[in-house]
Amino acid sequence: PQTGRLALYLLALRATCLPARSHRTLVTWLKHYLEEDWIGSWQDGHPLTSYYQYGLGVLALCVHHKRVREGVIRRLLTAQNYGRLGHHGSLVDTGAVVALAFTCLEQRKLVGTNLAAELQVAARIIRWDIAELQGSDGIIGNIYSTPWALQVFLATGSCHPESEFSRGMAALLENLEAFGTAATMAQVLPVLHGRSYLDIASMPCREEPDTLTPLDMEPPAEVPGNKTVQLVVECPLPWCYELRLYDRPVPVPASASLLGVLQAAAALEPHPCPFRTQETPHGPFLTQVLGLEARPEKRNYWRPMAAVSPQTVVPLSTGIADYRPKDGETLILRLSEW
Ligand code: B12
Repeated sequence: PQTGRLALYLLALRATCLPARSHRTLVTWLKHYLEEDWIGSWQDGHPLTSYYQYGLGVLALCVHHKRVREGVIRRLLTAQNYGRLGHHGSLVDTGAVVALAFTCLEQRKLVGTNLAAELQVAARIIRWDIAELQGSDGIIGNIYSTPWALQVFLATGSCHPESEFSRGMAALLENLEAFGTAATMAQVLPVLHGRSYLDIASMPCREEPDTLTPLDMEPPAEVPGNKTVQLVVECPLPWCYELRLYDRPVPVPASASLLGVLQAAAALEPHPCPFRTQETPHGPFLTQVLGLEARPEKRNYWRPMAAVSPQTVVPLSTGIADYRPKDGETLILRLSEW
């Protein structure tokens, strides 16, 4: 089920003040998706998509002032209790979405008093866990999860000066150029205006002058010359016959992104490295390398990583189209599980 996409669409409809009539069928669909998007019992099961999308679904219904079945809310509460919300550093993003959903249900009084009290406690715990992850540079998780964390601070009313909020905001303002895709901009913009997605629920829909003007985004400056990137493809999963499937230097123009490196490698004779991508709101998502397809239903994906030293590899925090490797850098595409 397309739980997350529909949830984001409904949030956007409310935020753009479109008349409520058009939302009704979609709200019914989203309620239906939240039932479909689950496998197993409410204690031991999990969403077919992800807790991030499941949380977005509950948040969108709440922002539309719709009640959510208690069983659906309990699934999220149980996941939070058992620490199942985070995988590979996505704890901040997912935790924040769920904390916003809990806070919305509680503040909008869409649940009974006892459940409201439970939700308030759970949201506070998530808020605390998130704050614990703040680095000395103010960043919470990474730069792209920081806006979600700040939305939680805003929604739960804990933004006093000199706090985690101000340090996080300072970090965002220093790194604004990192937010270049529609998806990342949509997550950071409300925070820059001191708002969270919860505020969509109480937004007055007045006639507003259309002050938005499209920006002419300049393409990154062409850097003269060339660079060479070492491209490594690895498959550590049990069903692969060999760990290292590809390991070759790829010459590219100096301004090339990882996508550019892959395009050059795909045409490299006599050892080409073919690949495929899928368009998403975050940019192109790598789906296939050397004919090996990452299967979401088996919870695997191609994970781009950079070798910062012979012993240390770190996953990239941007997509393949946004990452610009340095001359001599080693980049690893590893078929991984989440
Ligand atoms: C869940 C998730 C994943 C899952 C998605 C699979 C699944 N079935 O859920 C997995 C683990 C595969 C994943 C992978 C990656 N992710 Co991710 N992911 C998320 C998360 C937590 C939620 C996305 C979501 O469900 N959105 C809701 C749905 C409705 O929107 P959607 O746009 O349709 O989402 C789909 C695609 O966007 C795609 N997707 C997920 N992540 C990424 C990242 C990139 C760069 C692209 C192009 C697509 C993509 O999968 C989503 C589910 O189908 C977001 C958090 C966030 N703040 O947005 C991070 C996030 C989008 N991911 C991020 C990153 C960096 C990655 C990786 C590059 C990490 C890595 N080095 O391996 C890889 C992508 C590698 C590739 N093959 O191209 C960043 C993107 C930053 C940016 N500059 O745009 C985010 C914002 C996390 C963060 N705080 O850093 N991710």
